[in-house]
Amino acid sequence: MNKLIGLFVLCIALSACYENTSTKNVNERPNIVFIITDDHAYQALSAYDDKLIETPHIDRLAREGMLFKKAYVTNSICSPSRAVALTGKFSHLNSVRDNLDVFDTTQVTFPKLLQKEGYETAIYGKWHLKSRPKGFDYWEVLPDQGHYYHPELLTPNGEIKTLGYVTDVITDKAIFYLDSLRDTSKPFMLMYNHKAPHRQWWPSMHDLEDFKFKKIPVPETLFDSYKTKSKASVEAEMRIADHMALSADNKIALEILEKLNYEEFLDWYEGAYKERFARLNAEEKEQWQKVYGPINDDFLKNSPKGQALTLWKYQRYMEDYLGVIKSVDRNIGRLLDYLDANELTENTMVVYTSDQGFFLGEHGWFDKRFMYEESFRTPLLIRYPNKIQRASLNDELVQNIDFAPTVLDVAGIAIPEDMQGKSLVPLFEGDTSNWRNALYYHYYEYPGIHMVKRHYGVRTDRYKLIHFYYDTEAWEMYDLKEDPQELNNIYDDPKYKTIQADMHKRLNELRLQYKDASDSLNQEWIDKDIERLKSLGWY
Ligand code: SGN
Ligand code: CA
Repeated sequence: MNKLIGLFVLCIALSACYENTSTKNVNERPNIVFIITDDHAYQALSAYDDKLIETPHIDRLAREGMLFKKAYVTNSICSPSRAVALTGKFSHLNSVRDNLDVFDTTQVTFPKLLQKEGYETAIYGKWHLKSRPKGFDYWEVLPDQGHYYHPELLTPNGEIKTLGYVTDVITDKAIFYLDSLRDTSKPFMLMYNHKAPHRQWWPSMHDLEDFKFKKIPVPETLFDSYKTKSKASVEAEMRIADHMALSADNKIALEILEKLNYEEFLDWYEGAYKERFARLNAEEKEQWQKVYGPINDDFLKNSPKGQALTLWKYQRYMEDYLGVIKSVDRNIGRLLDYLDANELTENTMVVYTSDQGFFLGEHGWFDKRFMYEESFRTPLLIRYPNKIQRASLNDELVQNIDFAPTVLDVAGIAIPEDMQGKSLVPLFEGDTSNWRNALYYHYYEYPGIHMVKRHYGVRTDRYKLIHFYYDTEAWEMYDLKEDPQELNNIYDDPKYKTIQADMHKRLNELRLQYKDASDSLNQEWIDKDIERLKSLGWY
């Protein structure tokens, strides 16, 4: 009799259990929070490297999830990267090769597919794709690059003005969506995209004093002379020494620059600083001057020149860049706390990435665009307690074409065959079989700001081959194991003859695989290039 009762109780328990899991599968499809910051270098994220800054809140995602050591983009610039993330396709197939292209919103994107399959979708913050967002139930996005202080936002009902600092504003919007707008009967996908830490690096009032006058370590290659590199490096206009504006970027008053005869810098972004300063309210202006006044005084007193000036500019650049990251970190913390407090942590995949990496003085540069590691690589941290063990590390070659397939896979939605990336889900569980062994890259925005020549290339675990083309013809190859800083171009070095041939073969294979034949110019692109030259006043 006791046995019978026991069996009965067990049956009831099992059926309850079964019912629970099956309802869970239907009602509790995972939520997704997808965070893309703008120009956040992995060198300035302490889960990767803590020599410049501590980012304890973003690091939580690494502690509680997976850190991807080799995450890369396909085209290191903003709009193209965002188009790749949405479509899972390379630039030559997704309508956005550079920041001037308009995103074709008739394309299939992962938010549209999620929406079709019953997800609620929302985007707050940076969009930068020119056309209006499609595939989102809720959206409020920055027009173009947007502003750091009191930013305007585009909404389905027109432009609105907000009060506050951009990273706080975007977070307030995202949390308000989660708390008050969302339909709790549906799983959600929230894209929460920051403007920060994009140029011209205006920190929030909370972080103005952080890093100021603190000695920031200088990269070994700040004075790189590009000895073995092609002229693409020499001719790029993104050197801290020559192309970073003492006025707009380093925030030195034009009057001081005039007084000290820093004439070469006066035509650079003249007025940009004043325009941004004019956006602050009276109290902010006062606080700002308290911090930047002494910096200006110091500059006036010491008026550095030559290498000392480059070192000074590097220091100033980092003070502001790292200050801006502080606000990103704090706000990511707020969002993660919200998820905790509302029991959303367990069933939400949180992705943290940037639209690309950034040079923090390496090779003397700021900005990105090149296929060299600092700009080609990007941070990628994913927390998803259902599938990813805490503190996992991944060493495979992953790329932003993988984002769309990954989100769809996690949501249990079929991945369209023409998406070119691969779902990262097997990697979450440690299955690295059948993973790719090479990455393809293609950058197009030339001629254009910073003048980085068009190039494409391949990177394997150890080697990288790059072809610069258009108004130049040059190859570079690097052995990343022997030369992680990419200082020694080994193209045509007889020692690497076989490897070079193999890299060429890999490159051709990838160009075929990804259907890219676009270094041979077609008329449509030539016409667009002429338009671009005209818009720059160069034609
Ligand atoms: C602006 C910046 C450039 C930057 C591009 C693209 N100049 O033009 O330095 O490369 O954006 O950046 S600024 O003085 O106006 O800030 S991207 O991240 O959007 O691709
Ligand atoms: Ca960017």
